[in-house]
Amino acid sequence: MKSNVFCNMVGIEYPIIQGAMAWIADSSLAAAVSNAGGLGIIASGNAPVEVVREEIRKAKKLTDKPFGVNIMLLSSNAEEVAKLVCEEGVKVVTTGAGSPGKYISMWKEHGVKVIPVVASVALAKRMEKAGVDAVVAEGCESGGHVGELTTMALVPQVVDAVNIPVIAAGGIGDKRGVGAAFMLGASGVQVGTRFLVAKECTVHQNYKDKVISAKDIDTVVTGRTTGHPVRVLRNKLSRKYQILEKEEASIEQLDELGKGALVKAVKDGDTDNGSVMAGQIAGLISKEETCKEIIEEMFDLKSLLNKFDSII
Ligand code: TUI
Repeated sequence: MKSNVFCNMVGIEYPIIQGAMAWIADSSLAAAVSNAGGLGIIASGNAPVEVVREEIRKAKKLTDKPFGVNIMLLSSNAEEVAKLVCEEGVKVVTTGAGSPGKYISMWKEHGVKVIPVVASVALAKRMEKAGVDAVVAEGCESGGHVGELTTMALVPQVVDAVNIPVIAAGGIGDKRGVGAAFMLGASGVQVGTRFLVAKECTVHQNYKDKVISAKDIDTVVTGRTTGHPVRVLRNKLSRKYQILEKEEASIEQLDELGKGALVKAVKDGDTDNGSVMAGQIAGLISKEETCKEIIEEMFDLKSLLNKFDSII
């Protein structure tokens, strides 16, 4: 008999959150994930607030299931989007790349479930004290902005430190990753890279093809010198960036190179000169599937039970 604390909290069937990939996770992907029984997320990234509002309204037309909005806290309009989710009656908010402390009371007053992404035990504890409903503990295997710790090390330490549900993220790409996350004490998983290649994901086909053809060692973290480390698939841009970092280029110079680079890859399909954010699990991902097929494979967990036969 299934009874998962996180599913019950947000009203979904499978304890899986779709990662908030900036410029990629739109109403099409979010609604497809929610319709398949997971929690779809619209990533607001750096998008203008009216664009985010439009995506929320489109998602409401595409699904009657709960979905969420992610706020990227480095964005200059984070505060406006924080208010927007209240106005639009969004059920769940996730946050990334910082501490959402100053918005939490407003969200709670509006009945929004608040689930910040954390990369350390310290922030997880601070967030619990501030009254959030759950945390996503994201290891540095994930794509995009990353912390220091791996999922394997971070998740059990966060689980032991807080009394709210912990969702594991980073390096989870199939049912084996889901099983492992639950063994670490997680109550659910967040998955980004595998949903990148979902049929309902509107990212440029070149981006999907680059993820599908990636090998295990094809990601690299750039931007450690700027304080914004970002995991991407290795390409011409990442190599240029690494050379500049080695030459101790200024933050302004590095920021200039990164400006608009994600849009170049996501919308124009320029996977040589654009920023192709993806997690280390890209090497495992081999085909496009629907969100329903992805989620059903990831939660076909009974077949994993015999893994214990030789040790129990
Ligand atoms: O946020 C993400 N992943 C992202 S955001 C993003 S957009 C971007 N584009 C270019 C440069 C930088 C960002 C792409 N991918 N994941 C959630 C996440 N949050 N990972 C790590 C963190 C994090 C790190 C430090 C959260 C909080 C934190 O410290 C805050 C504090 O106060 O301790």
